[in-house]
Amino acid sequence: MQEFRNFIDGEFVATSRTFEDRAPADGRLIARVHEAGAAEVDAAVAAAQRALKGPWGRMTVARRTELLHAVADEIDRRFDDFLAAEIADTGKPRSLAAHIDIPRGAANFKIFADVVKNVPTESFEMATPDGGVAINYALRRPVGVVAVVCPWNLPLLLMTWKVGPALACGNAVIVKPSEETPATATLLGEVMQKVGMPAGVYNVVHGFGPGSAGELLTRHPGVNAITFTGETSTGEAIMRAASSGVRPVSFELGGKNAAIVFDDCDFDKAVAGVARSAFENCGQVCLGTERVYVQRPLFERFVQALKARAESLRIGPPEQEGVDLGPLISQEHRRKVLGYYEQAREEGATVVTGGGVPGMPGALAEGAWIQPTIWTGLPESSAVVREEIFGPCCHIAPFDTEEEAAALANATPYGLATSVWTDNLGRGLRMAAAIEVGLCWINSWFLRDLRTPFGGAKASGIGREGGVHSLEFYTELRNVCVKH
Ligand code: NAD
Ligand code: 6OD
Repeated sequence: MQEFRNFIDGEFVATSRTFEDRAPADGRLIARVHEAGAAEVDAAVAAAQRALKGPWGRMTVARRTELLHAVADEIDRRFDDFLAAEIADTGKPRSLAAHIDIPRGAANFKIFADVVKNVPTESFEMATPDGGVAINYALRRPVGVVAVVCPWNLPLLLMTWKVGPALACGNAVIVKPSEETPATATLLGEVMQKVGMPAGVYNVVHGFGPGSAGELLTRHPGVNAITFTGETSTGEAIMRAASSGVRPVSFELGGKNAAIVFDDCDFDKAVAGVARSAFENCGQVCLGTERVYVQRPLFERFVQALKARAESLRIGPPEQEGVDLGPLISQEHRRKVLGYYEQAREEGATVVTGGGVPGMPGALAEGAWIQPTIWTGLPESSAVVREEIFGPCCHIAPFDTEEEAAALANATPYGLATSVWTDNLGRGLRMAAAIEVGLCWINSWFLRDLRTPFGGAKASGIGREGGVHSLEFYTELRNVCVKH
């Protein structure tokens, strides 16, 4: 039996309280995880503060960025270990984790190291009232101890998306991985030891949210800034914790993303793109599509084509060749998603496909499997159309005009992402300007250039990360005014 310990001050630290880490594919016990309490969170914060005053704080940018490249290289060297850990924890298909989660997990260290090495700061020369001159220039300084609170859907990728830039900017981090997926954050501790990262720069505390490591960490007065990815309601709780001490937050939160399909689109590409956005990672991608609006002349044909796509998806365990769809993250999450499946039926939805649980053989019967599901016919007021489900499902409705499509897409408190499918470039650009989101894809989805701003509008987040935008959160700009 594996044991996942906390990683504090460069060492793995056991505690007397443990919880189970189970595989969503078959419910087997993967590891016992050592839950951090107040003493461990205090120790992690103190270690991070010492690191900032010690060799890490004094390290040159060149050496720091070299170390981050070494971290990425070591993840690549241990690719198979990271892959095995991630697919056991999440149940996602091996091909998905091998092409997205682990390579991006490593790339996040190199990309941000290179950004920090190359980004300039501003300077202004000004005349002074006495006829002299002053020069203003800016220095970037780390914000200090950064708490990184992570979700379970892309564990390594989303954690390093924050840890990469935080460390590149010279901060020390304390990561609180999701209780559902503690493996890869723990493994990263071994990588940090191997490459010689100074003690206290990267710390991991395991546990839950309220009353556990998540709350203890975000309430800790020694934490200078909090970066969080997860549900909007959790973001609200963390924001309350951050208000004590007026600490900055960067939030990537929930969504109820719309795809808009115009009748002038490349039909096959639109069907393939929307199918991917609705079902990839078993619908557990924050950018995923749960509302599809299709221009009326194309509506029936599109519904039938998406149904065919959904029904062609092969459901199975991560290691099985050719599998497209894994399980949901947990039985608890499946109960939530199935609650929406039930509600859709009760509200009179047409269940185009799915709506239940697939039969799985042998040990897999204990897994959190679910059918990809498509509905039509629900009113826009339905909770199924308004609330984030985070499962492999979508509702499809018709529309007639551009204005109507934009109004439908915007009729949500969320504003994370949208995808627009059209061969009319002008129309695509008008929609991109009209839809209130942080990310708009035209004729694509989840196509990522890591130099670009990433984040949500409205209730989908606060701030932007990515490229130089990450520096806005992970550094303080200090203006120096020199009169001469
Ligand atoms: P969650 O909010 O339940 O948990 C996220 C993390 O917060 C976990 O580590 C959890 O232990 C911790 N946590 C929970 N309550 C806390 C509290 N009171 N104080 C401190 N920490 C607390 O989210 P999840 O279920 O892990 O992930 C799914 C959600 O994340 C979905 O809503 C999804 O849209 C969102 N998400 C958003 C993005 C984005 O980029 N916008 C990316 C991925 C996931
Ligand atoms: O690609 C990324 O950088 C990113 N943050 C993706 C988020 C996916 C959400 O589930």
